Amino acid sequence: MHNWHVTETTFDPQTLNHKETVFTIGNGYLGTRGAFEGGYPGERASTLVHGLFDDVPLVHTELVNVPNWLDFTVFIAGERFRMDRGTVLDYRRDLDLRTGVLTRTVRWQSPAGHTLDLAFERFASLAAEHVLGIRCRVTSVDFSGMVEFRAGVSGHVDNDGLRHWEWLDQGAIEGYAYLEVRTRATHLDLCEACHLTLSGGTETVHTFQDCPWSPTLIACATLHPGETVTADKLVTIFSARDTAEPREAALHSLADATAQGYDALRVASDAAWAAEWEASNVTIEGDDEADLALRYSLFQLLIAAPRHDDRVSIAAKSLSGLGYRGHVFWDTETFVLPFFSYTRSEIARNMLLYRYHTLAGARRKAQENGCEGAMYAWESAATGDETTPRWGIAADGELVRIWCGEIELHITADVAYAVHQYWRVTGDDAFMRDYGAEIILDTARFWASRAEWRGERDRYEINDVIGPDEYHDHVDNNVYTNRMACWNLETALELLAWLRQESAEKAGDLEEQLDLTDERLAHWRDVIARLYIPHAPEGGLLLEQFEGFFALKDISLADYEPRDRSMQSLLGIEGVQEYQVLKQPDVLMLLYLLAEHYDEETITANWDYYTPRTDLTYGSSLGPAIQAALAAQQGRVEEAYRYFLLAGRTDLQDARGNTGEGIHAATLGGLWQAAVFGFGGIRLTDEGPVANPRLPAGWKRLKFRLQYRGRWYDFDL
Ligand code: IFM
Repeated sequence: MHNWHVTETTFDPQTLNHKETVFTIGNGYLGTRGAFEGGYPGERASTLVHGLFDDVPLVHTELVNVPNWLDFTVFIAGERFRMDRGTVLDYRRDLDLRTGVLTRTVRWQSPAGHTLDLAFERFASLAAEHVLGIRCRVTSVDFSGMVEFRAGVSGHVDNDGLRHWEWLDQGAIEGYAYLEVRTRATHLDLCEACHLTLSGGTETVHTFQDCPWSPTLIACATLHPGETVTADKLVTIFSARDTAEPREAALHSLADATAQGYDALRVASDAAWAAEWEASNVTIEGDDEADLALRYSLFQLLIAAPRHDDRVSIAAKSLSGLGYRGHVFWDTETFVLPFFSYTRSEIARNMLLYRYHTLAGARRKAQENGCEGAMYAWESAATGDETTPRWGIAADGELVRIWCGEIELHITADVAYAVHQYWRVTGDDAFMRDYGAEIILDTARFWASRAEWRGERDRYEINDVIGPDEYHDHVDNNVYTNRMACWNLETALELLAWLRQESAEKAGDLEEQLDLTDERLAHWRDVIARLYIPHAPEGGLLLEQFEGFFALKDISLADYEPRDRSMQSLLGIEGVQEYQVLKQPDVLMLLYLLAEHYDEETITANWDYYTPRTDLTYGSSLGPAIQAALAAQQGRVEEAYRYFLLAGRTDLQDARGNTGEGIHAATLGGLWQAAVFGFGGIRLTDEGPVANPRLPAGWKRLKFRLQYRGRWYDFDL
């Protein structure tokens, strides 16, 4: 099928970690990187399960790499099959986006000179999210002798050298091997169990080896030229987040999966995928690269999407790598969420409920910072408490102070914005009444308490912040932050009026709980009216990114070309702050989100000013897709297309050299927005979504579906 496959036909060990990320599979419960069955030197194999965090006390909290279910080795007459030994005569790896199945076929000559074809296939069931499967077919070309399969679950795993598990138990029961472990600090139990069956070949023998931390099932068969033996490994995984008895659940579910068999499990999973694509697919005809890049992005979002859990959300690197330790940023609400709100609203709802359930952490953060209300963590994990590290290590080995956890405030308004956008699109009044309103009102309380009155200037200010452009820190009155704070306050007032109509009881409860007195609401109105929004000193249409931005040294990025690194790395962390150079859109991001509040002239003027000053190639990966959306909306289609491709190549081509740490989730969601809101020109009206397409020259068709207030709208542009 056209553009439904991501394929490689040669193996290059240099791209091992990059490709592990690219070939990640998953099912919204877990994600497994595309490491090889049987391992490879230098691999970063990992399986991450939503919500399974462990702490390194006083240092950090992170998603834990769970025992490796890819532990599966094949021995040919006693020689281990491995890609770095013997000779690989033919190789192909293929990720089928339609079904989420990853296959690898290898013609291999062993060091002893035996030639065989090996075909591996793996999937994480979308129909039964605790079930995983590997099928391996070995066909002899010229070999006669014993083929041995060893299939286990291996607890020899770590997070970049850090071990999170303590051993609890392992063994074999009725042909199922299992391993039970517990996280060291958060004390979460987890059990993985596996089963191995063989078909084909002759003289099959099964045994169990109780290797420490790695219970292993072994099956052997004799093979002759032309014959094929097939090994099916089924795995189940449960943690204390799912059930009080992970071992029982894993063994029970494995017995059920084994009774169904590999083929039936695949059929069910494939059917679940078909339904998923029915709602979510986007087709671009006439441009294979763009079509595949977008579909691949949607695939990666769909495998990270929590379908049955409203206490987790999609992290900046999804479940595809250890980068950012599985923490959730504004990337989720601002970049990723719209795709789900418009196509799979139940998933969007779960992700927003994660923010509802972590309100307690956001309230603690507000208090710790001397504020009221809810102040969301810049990096959020299990509880919603701030988890941003205070220090990081730069590329040159220098220690760098990271201020985002303390002063990158805008995420609080971004969460509120996403709640409101979801409500607008879905019309889910019950969600807004029961959960969303509390988020919007309590974040408004935060802003009103954080804004300081400057009597001498007759205005409120929000000082000492970082805006979306993280090249500048400790700035005053960042226009994105201030304007979004205003939006948050305005929306809270409107919402309270709505809630009083919708449910006087709920409104009364929240008024009492959040102390929404007349006096407080009057203060909100005052902040809205007098919060400082910087403009160019001489007035006019230009917004000033923060107070004093226009006084910084100007820069021509063209003077630094060609370059292969960011402007921050060229000018230094302190040096870059002296210039009018942006890591990612900031004012433009605001104009994108609040487009309905600004006229075309303002958008054009600010576009013309800020675009040449934005480090779109090596700054933040969040930049290009939204820049593409904005460009397309303005009819700058060629330019939009260039940004779109730049974003589309981020992970598939490892354009920034860091895909090995995990996928760039924000870019994936941004690409969908660029296609739908940018090239499709979709905007919401009271009658539903309306298109105003501006397609790049080569595109013959752009096709997608959106759901608005329970009704599907098909767009074929
Ligand atoms: O949230 C982003 C931020 O905007 C830029 N630095 C990386 C973060 C995580 O993707």
